[in-house]
Amino acid sequence: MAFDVQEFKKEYQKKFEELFAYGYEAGSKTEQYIALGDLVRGLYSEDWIQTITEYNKKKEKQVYYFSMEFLPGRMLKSNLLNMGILDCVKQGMEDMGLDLDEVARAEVDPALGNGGLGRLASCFMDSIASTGLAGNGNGIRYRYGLFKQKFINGYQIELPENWLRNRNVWEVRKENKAVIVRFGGDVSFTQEDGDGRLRVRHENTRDILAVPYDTAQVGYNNGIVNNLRLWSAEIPYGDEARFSTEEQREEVKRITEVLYPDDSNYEGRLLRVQQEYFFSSAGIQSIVRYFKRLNLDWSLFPDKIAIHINDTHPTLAIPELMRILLDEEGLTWDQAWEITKKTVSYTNHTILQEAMERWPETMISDLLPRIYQIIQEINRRHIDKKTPLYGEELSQRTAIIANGQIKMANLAIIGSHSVNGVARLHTDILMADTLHDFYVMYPQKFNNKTNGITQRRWVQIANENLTAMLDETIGTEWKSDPEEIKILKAHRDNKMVLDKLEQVKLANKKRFAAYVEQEMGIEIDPTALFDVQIKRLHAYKRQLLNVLHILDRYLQLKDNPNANLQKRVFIFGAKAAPSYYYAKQIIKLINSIAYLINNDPSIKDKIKIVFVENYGVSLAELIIPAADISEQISLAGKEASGTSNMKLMSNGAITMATLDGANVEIRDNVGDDNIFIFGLKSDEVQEYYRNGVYNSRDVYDKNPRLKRILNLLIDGTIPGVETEGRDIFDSLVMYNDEYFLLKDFDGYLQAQYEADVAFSDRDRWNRMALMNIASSGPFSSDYTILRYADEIWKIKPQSGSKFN
Ligand code: H53
Repeated sequence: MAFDVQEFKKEYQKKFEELFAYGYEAGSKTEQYIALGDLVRGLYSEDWIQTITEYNKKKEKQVYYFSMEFLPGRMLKSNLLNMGILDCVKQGMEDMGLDLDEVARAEVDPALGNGGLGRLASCFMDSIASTGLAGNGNGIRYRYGLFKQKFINGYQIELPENWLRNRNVWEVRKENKAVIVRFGGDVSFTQEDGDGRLRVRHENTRDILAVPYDTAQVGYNNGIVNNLRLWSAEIPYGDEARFSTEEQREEVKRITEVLYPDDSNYEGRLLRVQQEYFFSSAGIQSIVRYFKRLNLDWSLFPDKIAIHINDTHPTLAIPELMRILLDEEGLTWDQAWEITKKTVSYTNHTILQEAMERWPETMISDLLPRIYQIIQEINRRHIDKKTPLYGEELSQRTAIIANGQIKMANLAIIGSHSVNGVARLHTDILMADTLHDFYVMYPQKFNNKTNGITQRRWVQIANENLTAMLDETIGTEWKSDPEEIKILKAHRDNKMVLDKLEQVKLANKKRFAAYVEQEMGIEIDPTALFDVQIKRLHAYKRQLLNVLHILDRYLQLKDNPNANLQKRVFIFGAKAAPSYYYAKQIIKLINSIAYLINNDPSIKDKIKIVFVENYGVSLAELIIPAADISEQISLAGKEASGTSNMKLMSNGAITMATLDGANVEIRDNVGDDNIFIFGLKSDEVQEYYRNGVYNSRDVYDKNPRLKRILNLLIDGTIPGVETEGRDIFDSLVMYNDEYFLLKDFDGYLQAQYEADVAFSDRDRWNRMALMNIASSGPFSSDYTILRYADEIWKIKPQSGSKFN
């Protein structure tokens, strides 16, 4: 984008005065930010219109990524970067006495997702635009994002996250594109028009207006601006009389009021299924409306449209598309079914049974009577067709409806042409185990798409120091083609480069230390090893294993204050679902241990524990560049992929990992010398579950070192955790340690010991960091998305895109 500093300053001042009727110098940070955001939106609006016009003119095939969650992070700098004007604007702001970073921090980070799944969706939106693909996002404009986390007396407290309190400069309300979503009502069939065909009559419905808010997804230096459409629930115009009581009006608004704070966990709430149908139906309706404008035969629908469903949350898009094709467009069942299957594809993100969505049949039949009929019919036909081929038992196991429940994964698989897992190991487990019955029926549907991350946000924006160092050392090619970062490997023995890398890391650690000092009043030494575990709090992710290691170090230092241990800062960031009692107990435990150890003078700061409040995208951008060790220690087989592992690796942290999710592929890329691997393998875990005799009590009894640590939980050493300590102790020792922490403990300690040794050799450690950065290119979401486009969606980058 052609733009110079002088021109920018003029435009900015003008914009500010236009908006606020006084000079920018007098404005608050928020006002300064709003003026800049508004100006930036104006700058890409022409490309935005142009991109959409081009797609329509060329009748380009487009993908629609349906996701219940998007976690975009702050958008100002990311838009400036992708538009190619970041440096110019930074300079201009500086000239005007403003600091771009400070102004950028006034943007509220929209927390419209829980964790990995939502952030993946946003990396994908960036990559779709940046690789030049015609793609759109479809989701929900929650009025309140994921709760704001506070710690009070070490306990997690949840506060509402009113992210729209200031103006959202990026979104554009599109009232003229609103659609009606219908709930409830009575379904009957009539014979009309004398053509003998049955017509569906769906009456007495509760109608809700879905209003889209569009946000631009700016591609990286390519002039492409795609669209993310988020729907908001409102009372239909002219229908106010039907919603005369406050309660009725509240009920409408409630649908898009708040994001469910559960990650990888299912709760069968009526409101949740309303949300799912609401945005799925609205999205499908707007796609059908667009397709009809193309004036093509319905059979060409899958040649123009790909619909991707991110986990099972948008699965109702399948029966909804069927409903429209059958009831509104008059296609036959077979025609509609062919189109639907060819159009839809599905990503599975978990094998955890507790995360698998199943809805009570009665809930769906009451709420969505017509959709319910269609699901029944899909199920009936599926069973009829598969029973003669695979026998009664196997077919019944794949039924969509069973025991009064509707299984969304089964519907998603049967109603789509592609099912993918999110890392090689995860996909293998799906095929061999979790979804094996389906794999037998539809082997051709199954494929793997290992997750990825965008280095634009996670390196270029989050880590400007590293970016400058890379540009200087290997040139700038890696920015548009991330694989090119491998050139850095040539410098692995270059002492000057290694030292520079160390300086970059140190500067980032100082930046984080300053934040910790200011926000938490804890002083940390930037030369200590920063050991980072940042992710949702979940038993399978095993933050507790990390805790056991910390306690082991604590005891070593208590026994011998001069023990030869590397000085470490343990950094945690994690939210627990408000109803996840055990996870909240672990938060309290970590905070209590932090209090104990941080204030024990005999430890002489050899251990510090920092549990940041309200972990999210913005904090991740601060922590990740400062990390030395990346803790990826889930029980093997449980973490579908993980993506923080990739972000941390790209920033030169060394992974401490079990062979789980994408860790396996990270190990393959960096090699055994540049990663610390320990613990049970996934097949060993499976074996234990099937017929192994694991007895955690036995491990406790026989391992005195471990026993001593576990006893700390119940002997009063840790203040204020009588209940928590006891419950956690019992879960590990008395209730057989579901996630094998005790089994993996020794291996973990050994790996941590090796990390200490490696860290004390500065050249060795810096070389490991360099090799991690240099091996991170393949984990760019640009490549992931190109594989989705090529193998699943069958769309090509626009001509002119470097990926075309
Ligand atoms: O999705 C990430 C994975 C991660 C997995 C996560 C996830 C959610 O965040 C929510 C629901 C769900 O089923 C899975 O736990 O392993 O990296 C993106 O694929």
